[in-house]
Amino acid sequence: MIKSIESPMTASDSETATGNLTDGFHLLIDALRLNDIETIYNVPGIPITDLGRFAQAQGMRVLSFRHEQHAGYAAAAAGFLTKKPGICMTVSAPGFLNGLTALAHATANCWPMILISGSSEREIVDLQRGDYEEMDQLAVARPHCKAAYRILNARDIGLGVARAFRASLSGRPGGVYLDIPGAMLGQVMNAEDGKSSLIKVVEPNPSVRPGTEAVSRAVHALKSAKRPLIILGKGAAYAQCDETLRELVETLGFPYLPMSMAKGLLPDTHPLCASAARSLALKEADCVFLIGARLNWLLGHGQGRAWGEKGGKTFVQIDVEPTEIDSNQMVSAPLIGDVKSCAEELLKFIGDDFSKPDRGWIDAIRVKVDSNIARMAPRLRNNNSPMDYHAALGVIKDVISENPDAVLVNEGANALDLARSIVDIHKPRKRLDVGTWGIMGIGMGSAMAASVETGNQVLAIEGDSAFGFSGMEVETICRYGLPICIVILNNNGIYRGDGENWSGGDDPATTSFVPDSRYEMMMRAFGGDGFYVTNPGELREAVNKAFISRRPTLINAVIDPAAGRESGNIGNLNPSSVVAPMRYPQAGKQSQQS
Ligand code: ADP
Ligand code: TZD
Ligand code: MG
Repeated sequence: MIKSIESPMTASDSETATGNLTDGFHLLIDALRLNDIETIYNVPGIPITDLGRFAQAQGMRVLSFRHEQHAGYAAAAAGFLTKKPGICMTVSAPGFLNGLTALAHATANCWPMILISGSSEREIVDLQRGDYEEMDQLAVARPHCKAAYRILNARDIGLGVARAFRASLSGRPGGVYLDIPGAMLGQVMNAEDGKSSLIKVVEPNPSVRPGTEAVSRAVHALKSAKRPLIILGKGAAYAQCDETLRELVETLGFPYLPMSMAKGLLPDTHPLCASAARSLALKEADCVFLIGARLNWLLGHGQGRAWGEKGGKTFVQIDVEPTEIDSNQMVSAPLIGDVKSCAEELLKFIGDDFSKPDRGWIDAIRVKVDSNIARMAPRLRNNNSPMDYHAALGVIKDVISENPDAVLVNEGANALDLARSIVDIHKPRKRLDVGTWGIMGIGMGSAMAASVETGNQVLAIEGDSAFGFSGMEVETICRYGLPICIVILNNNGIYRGDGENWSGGDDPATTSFVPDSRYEMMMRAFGGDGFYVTNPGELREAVNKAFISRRPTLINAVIDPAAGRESGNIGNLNPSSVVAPMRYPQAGKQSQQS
């Protein structure tokens, strides 16, 4: 029975035919569309199957995935790319839980996303009477996102969606959970009343401008610096104020380090880019200016050997979230605000008389950058057999420099760390990766969102393990015919493919996969193109074909199983490094890279 809120009506009432009625399904769709949402990342099922159908019928793009986690990762990436909340829609309990990882990931990365999940009726759930897919989803979601709301009445859909939008977009962006009990979707109400209950959210992401005193303090700190360094984070990329940011960096004339998803905000080939002299820049800088970047584990919490043991650095930080300041190191000049407003205020204050930093510092970094790039060049052109990461990524570097609008998606351990340092990015928001948590599994969802939201060619560089987390979504990619080229750097395993079972038993090593797996056949199984390549020339040819055809393509690039390092660049985070080599003589091997 359809429950009504105003008067009991059913969908068969004659008014439906004359269009005087609406229901929860249509109000939710109307509320999303009113707020400029055009795409939903979805897995259908009770009670939201028809929500997807109706949304598609109403002209929205509804992409149905094979697993909610990947629909969720797609929504998270869409939020980062578009500055609008990415929408993921799931069924109750298990579907909701599958999507929850992605919601937590969006929140951890400060990206706007709304997870909308169907749920069971309160009167059954709250008495734990055992409903189909019963779960108190609101309570489960709350600790993993910025805000969580439930809409119990169709007439409150406008409010619920507005609150979800504001919570996800304002201040520090993040994930929001919206609980929609199935019966609410079926509630019927007068169409006019329904329409007037909807809310168009005005300025969901208001700018936050720092005060004059804070700006003046920051300018003073920046002017006093002898060896300044800018660190650009993905908050700066998210802010979409690329020209202002470029003007700020160039006016200051400071060298800068981009965090992985801030690569391309200014091109990695810019003369002030210090990426290839990262160690020197971090160690020697006396003033570090963080722009939309946190001093979290990815920056060693701003301490330790990488930062030069001496300490005594001055930190200046732009962040929209006030409590981020002093989270790891004392920040002597905080600028609380959005990157665009802060950059604009700084530019006003700095004026034309700003003297660029000491030439010696800039030159020292430049010399180091040039020598490191020159040292790396032959490795990227090597023709070793079997192929190593450097040779494969040398090809990918060329492809991206010739196709700077392509979006690079990247996950794995060695496949991630080496691609991040080798492959230059030339334009803003053209790199999506594992983010703040270092999650495996973001690959196919991110690639699909990048393709759908930008229309550009996507190149996903995947470790063979990383790919496995979302591999079934190649069917989804084929179904929607997306121009996504996946390159699996296939070294037969996690970190390396030559691991041994230390018991001497028959089971494979915990980090090994079936050797010489033919991943390219997975793509062919669904009508896409698959290639198996063993050297840089073949890899180049296969990527070229994919970029020309814009067809779904999977390239299985065979990599030396002994080429990788345990945990890529973060082996130091493994807790067992002291005892393991004493008890197991084999342990040393994994950490070496050939
Ligand atoms: P990275 O991993 O690239 O270093 P983080 O995710 O650690 O970046 O940091 C991003 C920071 O940017 C967060 O602290 C977040 O609050 C901040 N942020 C996000 N959007 C904006 C914005 N528009 N303006 C200012 N700060 C922002
Ligand atoms: N599970 C999840 C969700 N995230 C993780 N980061 C891990 C497990 C642990 N993990 C890493 O940190 S990297 C990685 C795992 C399983 C895979 C590395 O293997 P790969 O890459 O084949 O993707 P390389 O090139 O072989 O190093
Ligand atoms: Mg691997």
